[in-house]
Amino acid sequence: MEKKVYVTQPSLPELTEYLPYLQEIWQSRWLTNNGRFHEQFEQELAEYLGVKHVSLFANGTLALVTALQVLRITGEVITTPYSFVATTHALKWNGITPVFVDIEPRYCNLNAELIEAAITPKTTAILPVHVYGNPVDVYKIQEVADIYNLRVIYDAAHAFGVRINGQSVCNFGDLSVLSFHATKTFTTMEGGAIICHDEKTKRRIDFLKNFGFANETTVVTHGINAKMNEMQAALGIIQLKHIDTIHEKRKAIADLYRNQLKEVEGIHLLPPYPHLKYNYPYFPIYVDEKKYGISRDKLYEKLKEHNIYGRRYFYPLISHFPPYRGLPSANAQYLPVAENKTRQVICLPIYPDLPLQKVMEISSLIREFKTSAIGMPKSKSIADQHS
Ligand code: T4K
Repeated sequence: MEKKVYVTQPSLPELTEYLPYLQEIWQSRWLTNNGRFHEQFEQELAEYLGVKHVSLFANGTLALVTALQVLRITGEVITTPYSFVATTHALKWNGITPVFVDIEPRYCNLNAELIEAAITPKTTAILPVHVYGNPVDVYKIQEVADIYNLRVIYDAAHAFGVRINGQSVCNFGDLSVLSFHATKTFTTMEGGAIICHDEKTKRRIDFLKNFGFANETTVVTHGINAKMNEMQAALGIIQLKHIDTIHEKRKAIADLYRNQLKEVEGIHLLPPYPHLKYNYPYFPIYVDEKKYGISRDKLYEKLKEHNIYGRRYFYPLISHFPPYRGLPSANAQYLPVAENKTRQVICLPIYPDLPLQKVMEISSLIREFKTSAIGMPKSKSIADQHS
């Protein structure tokens, strides 16, 4: 049977490249808690990203939970329902009420124009997501945040290495959070980071991720254990050497999909984002059932029959899940764009080792399904006429 093709597959260096680092970890017996590789990776990552300070984490979710603690966020936070559930869970873990605001239809990011109307006296911050690595409107969001004195924490889990007008997307807002999960373009197996802009904040983040220890005998805050270990950090150092090639290969796949699918009626693609250094983390397509002829779910299942395992990121909306659906802002009538997009989306497989031939095959299947979908009702109606 043909091999299954999943939505993603981690990019890893040759094992021989990792072995010397593992040998050093084994010899030194230094496994975690600010080891030598941790320190090196933090510095090299800050340089690569073009940001002032990086604080490494065990994963992106713990980084998000901690980021909210760093800024002492309370009350209500405005966020998007169209994301991975970790975005909103991080608020819940801090006892904060999420307030969902609809997305814009172009890139499926939080609609910055709608934020103002959702602000109440309890609002303290905005938690937008750069969905699929396409930056949310950072300029408008900062404008609103400045007027209402709100903090801004970006969930930049998808946006590793993304630059807008030459500037790291992580330089906007108060803090940005990255994920280095196995499914991300840049991976340390599990991992994440908070990006901040000053030394004092960096120190607070580092206390918070290490039980609140300031030194051997002083605990300054109620910290958690969210540290990245040496094996993750060593992998990160190696991955940095390959990340530009990884992004280039992803680009070739995205370009080919775009070229192959751009004229399929009823299949919508996100437009290329202007002035962006992009990382191509996902390749979402949106299925307009009326024009395409079959539903998103039908296409999803038909692709699976051919061993193509796309994913419906992000379906269901976070606002549909039991912990959130009772919130007033979760009401579908306030989220029409998100409700529509979540019913249409499929993310197609994209990862550096995906052969371009496979991309051609997947695209052909999508075109063929449409042709047969158009054929079906037509022949039925002819048959009906003659019966
Ligand atoms: N904010 C946003 C906006 C996020 O998207 C995420 C994570 C976070 C925050 C939280 O960051 P972390 O705490 O995760 O660092 C996946 C990931 O688990 C999750 O990290 C990611 N977003 C989310 C969008 O996708 P699943 O449940 O879809 O993953 P899973 O295990 O089904 O994997 C998808 C496919 O990837 C598999 O079908 C095969 C392939 N795969 C997966 C893994 C884990 C591999 O080939 N190798 C692997 O090791 O959530």
